[in-house]
Amino acid sequence: MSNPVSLEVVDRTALVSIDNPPVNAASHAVRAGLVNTMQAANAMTDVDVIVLYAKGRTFIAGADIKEFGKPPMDPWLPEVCNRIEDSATPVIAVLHGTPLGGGLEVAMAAHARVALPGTKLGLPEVNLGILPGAGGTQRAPRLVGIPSALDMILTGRHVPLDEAISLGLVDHVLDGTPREAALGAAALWRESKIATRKTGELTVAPDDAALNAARETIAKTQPHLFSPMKCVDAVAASVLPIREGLRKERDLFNECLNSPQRAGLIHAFFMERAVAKVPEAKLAPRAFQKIGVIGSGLMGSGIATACLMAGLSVVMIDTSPDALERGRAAVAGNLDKAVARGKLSPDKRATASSGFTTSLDMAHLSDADIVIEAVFEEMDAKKAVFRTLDDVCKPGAVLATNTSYLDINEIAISTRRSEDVIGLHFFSPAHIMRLLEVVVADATAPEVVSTGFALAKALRKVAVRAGVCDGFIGNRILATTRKAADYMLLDGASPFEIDTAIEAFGFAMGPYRVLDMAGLDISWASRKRQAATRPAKERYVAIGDRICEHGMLGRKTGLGYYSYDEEIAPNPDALAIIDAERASAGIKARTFKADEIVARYMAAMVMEGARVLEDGIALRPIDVDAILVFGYGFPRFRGGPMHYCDTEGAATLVARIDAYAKEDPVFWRVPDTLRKMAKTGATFAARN
Ligand code: T1G
Repeated sequence: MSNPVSLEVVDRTALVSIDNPPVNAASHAVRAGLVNTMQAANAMTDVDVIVLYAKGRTFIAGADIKEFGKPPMDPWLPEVCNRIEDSATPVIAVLHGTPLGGGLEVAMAAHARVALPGTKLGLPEVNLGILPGAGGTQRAPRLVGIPSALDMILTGRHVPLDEAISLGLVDHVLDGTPREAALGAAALWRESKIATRKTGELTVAPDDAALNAARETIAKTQPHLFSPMKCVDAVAASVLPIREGLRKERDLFNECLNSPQRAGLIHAFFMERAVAKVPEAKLAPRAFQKIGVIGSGLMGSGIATACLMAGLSVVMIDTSPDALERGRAAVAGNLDKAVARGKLSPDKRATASSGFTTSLDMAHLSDADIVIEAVFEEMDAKKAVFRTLDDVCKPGAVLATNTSYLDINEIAISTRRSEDVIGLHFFSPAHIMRLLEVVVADATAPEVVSTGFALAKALRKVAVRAGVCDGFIGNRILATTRKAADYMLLDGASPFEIDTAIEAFGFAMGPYRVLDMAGLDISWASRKRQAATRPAKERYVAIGDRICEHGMLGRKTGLGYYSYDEEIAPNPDALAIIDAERASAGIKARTFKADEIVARYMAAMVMEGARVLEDGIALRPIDVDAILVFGYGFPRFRGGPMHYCDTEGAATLVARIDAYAKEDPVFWRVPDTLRKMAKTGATFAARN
């Protein structure tokens, strides 16, 4: 175990530096190194101040998340922090980059904090299903008060330096390298320009109002999450003497550590980063600055907005002046809202406008680096666009389609440069939804894939690599999951019961609310399109068709599975249609409890997810998880359907599917991989 912590004495200053790339996570070696150097420095008679700083891009960015779930190794971070606080020799922490979680806790245990410009501080543990477990819930209230501590701990946001200073979290700002600032801090301390104090000795003004307000907000906005309430309980203990508060914090931390949500959220943390590591990622992407967008409808204007917000220049094309004008207005509106939400600075807003042009003439795409087609979902229309792109675009331009299910291989061969054709499947609203499905066609060149991922990074999207099939990864799994829901509908469950159960499981919205929001005609069209390839013996539920035939297309018509008057309520006409369909199918409705609804819904999702992996449409289980979490409202705290299968156990899922197959062997079939995993106890995690 190399020692990432070193001690150097310069003019009576003990410089303790941490060097554990990439983000100086407080791994076991770092913790042990800090304890040893603190001990050594305190024993030195020629040292009167200790200054902690880190090398590389950031001060400690938290505990080493990779160590979670493994047997804990002494010394633990809370103990490291207590040793720093108890140090007889004053300790100053010099911060740069993103001191987060355990890193900020180490800093708060120090007797003063100095930061370099640009530093952002935070306690984001709640995003990992835990709480600041190394004194953060006790020392933050002592430094910034209960309301601000609650805000930092419950939002997990990165607090900019100027705010951290006004909160009293940072005492001084110094320029230079972290080491130079460390020596500078020691000098200021000697000139009594930096006061040192033990945070633990500070007291906290009680504030039950803030604590109760936080509890109410959590109950309303995060009813599913386990750790936020525990965070409040821990902060509430900060009014106690520090050692008592720390004991309370530790108990609450362990409760969070043992909650399955911790595993789900940490899986999501690493999944979000790992999905970008695709085989093609090691290739240099093609350069891009000018993006062409074809189609100025909802998707086109959203994609244009996302590119402009990333500082790229955009030319948007459409066939009609009215459509183009509507598209321009939509982009302007999106940018204004982004400024209002603090997602875009007014300066960048101005740059975006100057980098945005529109045209009726595709010839204006001749110098575009990447062109993204977002015209309506009709193969001939798309092929016509790509034939024109083939004529007008420069050699090496990346030609992308935003189709959400059409065969990209077929689109590609309508050009003479199918190696430059790729699918870039955005999700609506395209400037807000974080997911980008990068669909790789048979002829797509590897550096074109790499360029797709580079564009996603520039747009701050989570890009997931997918192969070509009907619906790629996301819509293919959604189609199977919806069939399972429709079967429950026909057999006796109501749309409301299914939505309520799936939302209680953690989805942002149940399947029938989503259908109503998207428009029932969209899914009707895809059922019609899939009719030709549907297995003859597969059960078909025509409820959705009947509702559409009555002109009820969801929210946009005020009626769908729900009615959208003053208040949203189950639509009695839809319920009547459901009863009629049951009667004509000779089905006597039965009761579905919420557990069974969730079990069937998730079994279908895992079943199709496993098939998508078997077919190589998704490379790894995390690709399936990321698609569902970032694009389909799957609850992040459950990590994704393949992680869910690992949590439940493949044997459990196989047993459920086998049970359902007794009533419907055509739809319910256990994929080979899943059956093998059930036998061997293997997990999807092992395949990531
Ligand atoms: N532990 C282990 N690995 C980490 C890590 C961490 N804390 N943070 C980042 N990495 C890895 C990451 O997986 C990636 O690896 C590489 O570093 C670069 O990260 C007791 C218990 C710091 C803002 O939640 O928010 O402290 O993919 O791609 O976009 O209270 O990483 O290259 O192999 O994200 O520049 C609390 C988590 C922990 C911060 C940098 N801390 N990290 O963002 O780079 S819990 C956090 C981040 C805790 C205590 C508790 C970001 C970042 P790879 P990156 P980035």
